[in-house]
Amino acid sequence: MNPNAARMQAEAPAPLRKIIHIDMDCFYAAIEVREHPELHGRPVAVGGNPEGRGVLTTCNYEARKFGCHSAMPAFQALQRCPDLVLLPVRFDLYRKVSRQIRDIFAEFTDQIEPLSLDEAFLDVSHLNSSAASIAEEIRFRIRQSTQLTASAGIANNKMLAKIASDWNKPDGQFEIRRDEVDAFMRDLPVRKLWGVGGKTAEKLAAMGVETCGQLQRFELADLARRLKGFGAELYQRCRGHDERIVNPIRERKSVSNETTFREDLTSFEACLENLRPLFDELGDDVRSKHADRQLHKAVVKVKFSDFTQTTAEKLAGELDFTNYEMLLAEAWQRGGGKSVRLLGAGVRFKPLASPELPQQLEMF
Ligand code: TTP
Ligand code: MG
Repeated sequence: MNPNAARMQAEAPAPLRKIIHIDMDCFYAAIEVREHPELHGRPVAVGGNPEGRGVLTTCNYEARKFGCHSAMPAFQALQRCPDLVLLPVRFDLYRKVSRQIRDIFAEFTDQIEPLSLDEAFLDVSHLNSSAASIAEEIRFRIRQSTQLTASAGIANNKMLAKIASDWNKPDGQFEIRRDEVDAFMRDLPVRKLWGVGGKTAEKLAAMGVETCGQLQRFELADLARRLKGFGAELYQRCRGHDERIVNPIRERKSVSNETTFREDLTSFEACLENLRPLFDELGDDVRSKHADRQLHKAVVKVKFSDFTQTTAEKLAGELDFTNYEMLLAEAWQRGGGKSVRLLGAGVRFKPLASPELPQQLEMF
């Protein structure tokens, strides 16, 4: 270990932050059990079907005892747990509950960074109460208003808070205090570090490294040489350092895709043919990155050969190509036969339910 590097690390004071990571317990499955009380205590999975097709999106803790888990083929899950109840995914319902939970977060802080429908980072540094008691209170509020359980991790930074929320799952919380970080990191498997997946873990294993403590023995320059750009990051992370701030995501109002054609399109049919891939790509984007948003409008944009442009839009709660076809026809008409140099397909989202001014704890 390079003694100068070690001293520099020790001298750079980490900012005093209070970060909470909240993660709902077997989220989709827990919602389904709530909706079907007769299933309480039984192994339940969401996704896949009773004939064994498809994969599990998630399953409850009763099913996990049999070795079932997310992304497992349903037929395999049924082999392990023949009594497993398989239910279809109901995304709209999960989205609604997710919004309820975000509204609860907003009662405590406006520094909220959602990571998916069921987890978020909260920065509560500005509040007087201890982060652990705020986490308790948030989990209590969630249980009270949704009848669902959440787990929480509390730490000085995002990476540690996320690791900690897994520690006492389900329905638990765990805090890594600043003076406990060194001891905590020593035995932590490197696989638990943010950004360390199978490949990096394999490389590290080949270096004889399984735990963060073992990784800490490598000098910065050595890690940078062996692991390229990621080496310097890992040098920090295996010591429990993470400077990333909680980044409240500004509400996106719309998404769209567009293409400019090498040669202008001269017929409506040609436009329609070229609109399809734009629509498909839009669908992929919306489903993968904006699953928590409700659709409000479908939009088609057309730029003509003379560089004038027009957009046509209509109310649409779902992605349906028929709407885009109609909008294209409308926009094409407006061009009066002009050829088309650019086409775009987009959606506008409904605004997220915005809680009135967040009631911050320190006001009380
Ligand atoms: P997770 O928080 O990873 O899982 P979970 O909430 O079901 O269980 P845990 O108690 O371990 O937190 O994911 C949240 C939701 O995201 C989950 O209910 C279903 C969905 N999901 C997928 O669609 N695909 C996946 O591979 C995983 C892991 C989750
Ligand atoms: Mg979860």
